[in-house]
Amino acid sequence: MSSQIVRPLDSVSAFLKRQHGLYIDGGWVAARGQGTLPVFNPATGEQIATTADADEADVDQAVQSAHQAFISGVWSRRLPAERERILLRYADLLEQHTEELAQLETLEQGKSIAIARAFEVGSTLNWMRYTAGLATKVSGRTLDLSIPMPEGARYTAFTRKEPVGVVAGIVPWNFPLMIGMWKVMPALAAGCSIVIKPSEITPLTLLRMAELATEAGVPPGVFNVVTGSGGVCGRVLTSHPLVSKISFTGSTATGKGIARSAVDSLKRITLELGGKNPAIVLKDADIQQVVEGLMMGSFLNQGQVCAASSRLYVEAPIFDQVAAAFEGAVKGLTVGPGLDPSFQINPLASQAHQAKVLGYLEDARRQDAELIRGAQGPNGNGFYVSPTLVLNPDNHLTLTREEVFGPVLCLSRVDDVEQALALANDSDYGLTASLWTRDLNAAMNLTPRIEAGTVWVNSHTLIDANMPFGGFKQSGTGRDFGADWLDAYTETKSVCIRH
Ligand code: TXE
Repeated sequence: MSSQIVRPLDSVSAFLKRQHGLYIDGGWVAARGQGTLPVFNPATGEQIATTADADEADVDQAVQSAHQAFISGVWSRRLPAERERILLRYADLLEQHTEELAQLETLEQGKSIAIARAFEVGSTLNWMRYTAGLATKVSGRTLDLSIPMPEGARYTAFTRKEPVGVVAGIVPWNFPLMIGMWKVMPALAAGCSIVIKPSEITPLTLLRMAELATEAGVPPGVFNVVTGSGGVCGRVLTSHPLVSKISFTGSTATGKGIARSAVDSLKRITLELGGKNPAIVLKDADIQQVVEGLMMGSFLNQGQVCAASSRLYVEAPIFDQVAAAFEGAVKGLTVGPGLDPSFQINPLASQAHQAKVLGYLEDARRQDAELIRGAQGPNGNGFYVSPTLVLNPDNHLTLTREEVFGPVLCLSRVDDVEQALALANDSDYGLTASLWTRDLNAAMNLTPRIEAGTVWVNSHTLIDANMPFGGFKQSGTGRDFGADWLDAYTETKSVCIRH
């Protein structure tokens, strides 16, 4: 082990040892369900905590609490400026606990402590403050009407944005704290109540964030956390009749199942599903910029990023040079535990996911794909996968079509930009893409032809609270972030006045 390894704070060790319950009605509640779920440290494979496995009655209790809080008006009818102030205080509390939350995230998820501090906490603070500010920017329109009867009557209407009700938030395991707050904050800013279910693999940071919400002044029942399996806890939550809106981030298959069940009661849904994100590199691109940008875009968080670049299409004249530069960069990556910030690649989030990613690579190897592997992880039981390049894979390999969600990057030579575009768009997914060129005309002309919710030019994976994010095609429905974010958490009511 490296000498730079960070020693967990006493508060982190104490939190791990707790008997974790569910967070309902502003406090801890023991689950009625007898089951428990283990939480593992991906760097060692050791169990580090135990959480409750909520059953149907537990989930119902949480939703009832959120519903009562909503209809009481304790939050939904509070002055917007008061909601904003409390949510800003909530962000300040996270900032004060930066190291504690970052360490918990690294311990349960595996990621680098440097990434946990900078992104999982640091970027989340930006999002929280941006979203808190939206609470005081909710507005409708005034409308001139032309209703001609009865004679002489005049009508004026206006629209109000009203909180949609109880929100169910389903969170994955790649950025548990950040993605969790992407659901909690817009819901609370809009005046909704929320019941959130973290992934069973990474439940700890959201449990801690529930306590901080109460400390910040969020009233009991407005923010509840239930831990448990997707099949019971998640399913019961997303199909509960008192839930009005679902915000889900996860796999396409699970998202589709949730959307199907939501139809029965016409719940509002936002789905952020996976991606198989292409990068098109034109022959005039700045090769150093391409390699720096796409190494980060592909290997950040071990590639467990829905927006990660995973398929590169490089014009033939510069392909060999680009491939050599990526090979050098991948072989130079160091691999080790996330608590040592000097390592660039850390373990994957779970043993099951490690096995899945290794399966994709084994399948590609069996089909004679050319694999270039970087360093191996330390010996032991950690969930490591070596960073890997796949050169010129067949476009029908499972690895080139499905979301691998690991430290794996496919590099393909293309004859021209038309071939690159055809291959880039030949996917069920449409979350993000990037274009690398110094030619402004090419960038402006090609961008509209790429089927993706976000297209970067000369960068990849960079997101911002003020820039809408979401998918085309099977990458999802709805958009997160941006000035209109709360629209997804409000209903529009038209009020028509005769005068
Ligand atoms: O996802 P699931 P998994 C992709 C990535 C990964 C694959 C599978 O490719 O390899 O999905 O990951 C909850 N009703 N992404 O199996 O099952 C579950 O408990 C309600 C992309 O972990 O979608 C967890 O909290 N909820 C992605 C959450 O859904 C259910 C991030 C995600 O789990 C449920 C993560 C059900 N029936 C994985 N079943 C992204 N878009 O960023 C499960 N869940």
